[in-house]
Amino acid sequence: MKLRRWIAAGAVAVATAAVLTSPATAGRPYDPTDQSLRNLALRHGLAVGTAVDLAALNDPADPRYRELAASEFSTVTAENAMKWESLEPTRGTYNWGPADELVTFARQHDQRVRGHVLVWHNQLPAWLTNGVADGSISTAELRDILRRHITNVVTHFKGRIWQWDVVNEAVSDPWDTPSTLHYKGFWAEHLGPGYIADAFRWARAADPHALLFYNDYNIEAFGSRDPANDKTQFVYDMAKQLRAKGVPIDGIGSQGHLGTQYGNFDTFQVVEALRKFAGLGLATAFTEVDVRSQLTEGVQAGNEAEINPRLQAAAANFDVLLQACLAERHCLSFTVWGFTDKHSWVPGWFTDPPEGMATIYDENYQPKRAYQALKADLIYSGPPYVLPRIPQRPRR
Ligand code: 9MR
Repeated sequence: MKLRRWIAAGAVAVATAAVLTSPATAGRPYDPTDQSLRNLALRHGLAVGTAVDLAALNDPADPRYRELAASEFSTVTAENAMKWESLEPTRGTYNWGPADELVTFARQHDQRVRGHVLVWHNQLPAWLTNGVADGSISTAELRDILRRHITNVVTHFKGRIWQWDVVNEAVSDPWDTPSTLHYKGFWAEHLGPGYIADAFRWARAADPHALLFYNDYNIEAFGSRDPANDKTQFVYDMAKQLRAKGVPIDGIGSQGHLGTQYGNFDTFQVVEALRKFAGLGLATAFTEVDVRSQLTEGVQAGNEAEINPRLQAAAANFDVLLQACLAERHCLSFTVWGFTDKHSWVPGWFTDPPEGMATIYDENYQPKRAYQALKADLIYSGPPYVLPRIPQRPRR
């Protein structure tokens, strides 16, 4: 009886979701026979996404990658192809090819695109960083170069990007020096923190319809609430100030790079953070979710007693972030940073100690427990606690 009521409520949610959220999600109707993540998420008006590695997408020897990228996800993010060093490796010469290919792939599969990333201190072209280092690019010219980059890139993809990560990872971490949180990195050092507001204004001028996001890691939940050491609080205060100044920021992207060796959060803590951002009139999104684990000698030797707890802890963490996103109606999308351990940034990045097992499919494209946890969340959530998304309108 209870179950039947739940299913009936779910059916109402399906109908409501279809009416309320069609502009916010990719254009396919809900299909009750399709158990893919993207289809199940339609009930909630939620987009489920993945970062896409263009080399893997185009590898004829690896067709499963392409199949799953198309069938399981309703939004895609270029893992690297829209970064500045990829788009403009030589000054004045843009290489749009791979990024355009992804946008075409998305269109072919009724997917939306998260644009990543306009302003970041990493993966900048050498001509830019060298020019600043040797003094041949002045501060005034640098600001102009940034304005032109944002304008060119946003204009090129105009009308084809749902959400742009306009500014990425502008805030320091407690382990940086000084440990008091501050605006860090190339852009803050050379232009001062005012570049953040400028970047949003320039992006808006170039595409009035894309949603403009600030994107960062370690902002899944509040900590001490002291902006000197609580990054979530620091980013909250920043967003509040930007809003107060009328800067056209539409959303906060919480990356969601977690590890099973850490304490992490419960659903309520994550919901609270999403609600606080929503209280500023902002949409939210999980933009780069993965949950890595340390690959001990036991794990590498195939010891189940060491592997199983990691698979379960990873699943629990994916589950917490998706539950929180489902519970907060302004959370528009849930994107994983790669979907298979065959193609994940983690093993190449964390080598001492080695880490991996961070995604929802194993290296042979077998769905892991984390995949099943996401699927269960999408199937069994519904009213009264989980209602369809509230679409965000781009701020003028
Ligand atoms: O996954 C990306 C990896 O292939 C690149 O080598 C790396 C270079 O900095 O960037 C990775 O993606 C990052 C994303 O753009 C921003 N948030 C952190 C991601 C993981 O490092």
